[in-house]
Amino acid sequence: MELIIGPRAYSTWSLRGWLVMRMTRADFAVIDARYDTADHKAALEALSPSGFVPALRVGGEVIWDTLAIAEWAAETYPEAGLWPTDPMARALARSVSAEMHSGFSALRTLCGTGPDHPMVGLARAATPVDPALDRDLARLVTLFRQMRGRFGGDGPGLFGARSVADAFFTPVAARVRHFQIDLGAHGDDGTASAYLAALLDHRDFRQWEIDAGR
Ligand SMILES: N[C@@H](CCC(=O)N[C@@H](CS)C(=O)NCC(=O)O)C(=O)O
Repeated sequence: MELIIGPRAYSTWSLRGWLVMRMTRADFAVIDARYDTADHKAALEALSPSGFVPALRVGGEVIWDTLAIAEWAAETYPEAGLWPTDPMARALARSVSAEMHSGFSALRTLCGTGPDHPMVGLARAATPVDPALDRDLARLVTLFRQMRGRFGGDGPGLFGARSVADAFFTPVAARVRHFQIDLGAHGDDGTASAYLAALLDHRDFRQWEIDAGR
């Protein structure tokens, strides 16, 4: 089984897919792909049908798109508990993961990652100022406070035990850190900041940073 990923310093979706696969505890190899060259698309399309990473090679097939990889992993490794066991918590974990997958466009655009704006290491950048970004950040704070308050319990994850949702929000934690965003200015009472700090402190993210060479 092989997971095809982009540059670890700034491929946010690769990080999500990799974290999900780590949660399964299955053995998998990593294939490093690039998307920062003039002619990278043809090479990516040879590895991933959509021309995007991550993609997972398994059993002679390729599964692409992080959500699909996460669902495949959850079905294939049920013992890993990738989604919460409680049905409503599970539905909401899927809601927030899907919202991350398709939303938060201001955060993605204004706090985008790239060679100058890595997810890893000590580089920091000025906080962008924009009303649309303010809306995204307020939404994130609300979501983190609600889900941690309802389902966090004793666990560090958004739904207590670590789940796909935590993998999906780890790149957000890295963006908040890199762009020095003060979530207190967006309604945080400390819950959201503590949650994001825990994501960056997780051993898998730390390993990702080491593998990224930072
Ligand atoms: N919806 C896709 C998004 C994947 C995506 O945008 N990946 C970026 C890297 S983070 C990529 O492959 N970019 C290649 C390119 O821009 O050509 C997913 O969830 O996996």
